[in-house]
Amino acid sequence: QRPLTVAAAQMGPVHLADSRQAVLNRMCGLLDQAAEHGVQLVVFPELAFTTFFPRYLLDPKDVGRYFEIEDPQNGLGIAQSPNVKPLFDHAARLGIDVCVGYAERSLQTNKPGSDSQTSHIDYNSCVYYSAQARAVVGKYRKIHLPGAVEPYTAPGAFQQLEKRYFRPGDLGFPAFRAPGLVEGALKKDSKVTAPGPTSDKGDPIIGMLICNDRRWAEAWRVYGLQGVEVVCCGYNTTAFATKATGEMVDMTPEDAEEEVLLHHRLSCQANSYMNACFSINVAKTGAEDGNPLVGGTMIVHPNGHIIKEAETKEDELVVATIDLADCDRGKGKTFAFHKHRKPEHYGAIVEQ
Ligand code: CDT
Repeated sequence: QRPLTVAAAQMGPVHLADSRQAVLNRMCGLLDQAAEHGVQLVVFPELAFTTFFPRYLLDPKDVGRYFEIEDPQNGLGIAQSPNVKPLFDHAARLGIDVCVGYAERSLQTNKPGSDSQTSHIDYNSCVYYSAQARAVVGKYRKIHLPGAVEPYTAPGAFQQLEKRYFRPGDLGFPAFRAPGLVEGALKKDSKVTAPGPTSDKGDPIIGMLICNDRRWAEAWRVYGLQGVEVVCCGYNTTAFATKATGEMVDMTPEDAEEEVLLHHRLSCQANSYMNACFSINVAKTGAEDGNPLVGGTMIVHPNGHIIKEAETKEDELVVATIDLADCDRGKGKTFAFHKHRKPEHYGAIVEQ
């Protein structure tokens, strides 16, 4: 057995007018609750610290305030950013690992002779902070950015401007090991070196996805091939379906929300099953300044069942003790990739 107590820290709305301090207080409060339940890993949503700002066409001079600045050249990452550092410090004090999504502004040092010395690239990112290592041990930049660069012009259209504000991630889907999480586990390098047919009982192998990524089988499979045991996925998903023009589909709001939730559950349950991994799927939900987001925060078992799902659309901690050994059956049998996959027939997936 390899038990691990995890929590999905669902967050209710973050409104435009909410102060950062208020948001941090809420998040630290969820960590306090987690500590009371003996939780070892807490997963927060996508863009957890701010409202889901890609729904707005922003004045370029107002965009920066939604981003955390990282300066890799000077070794400054998210955990040092003064606007969010209190969350990581609190996690370290409580001894809880944290996975959290944020808007990343990565400073770039330009070549001599360029117009300016520095520029930046913006990503929709998340990190995995290890309380034991007191450091970020995993990072992911969202690859599947939904929406458009230019705003939809149809009257009443809803905007989804992630392609405007972010570059697609450039890190691939890097699985990693979370040090010291499972008692009695063999200590391994924090890097995952080779895909294994079954877990080798080392520290848990973790992968991270962000929102729209969870709808793409390829993303999960790349993690599956690295032997992933837990996928952490935060999201902000509108509670109504829209057409390609941004207009609302012709359905009652209740039916539309039910359908959005159906697709969310199908994606997470099917891909957890097909890659023999747990998944922790975490919403920012409720109505952000009147813009409804679905809930559906849930922890999914490698057999595809929902272990536990949120009951509200507010800040809510969904806790479960999982056994990583439950991944072994799928990884050793139906989804023993090394035995049964036929990659020679899958070329079209990467060629097109
Ligand atoms: N944040 C995010 O990626 N949201 C998208 C909405 C895209 S419209 C279907 C999602 O896939 O949930």
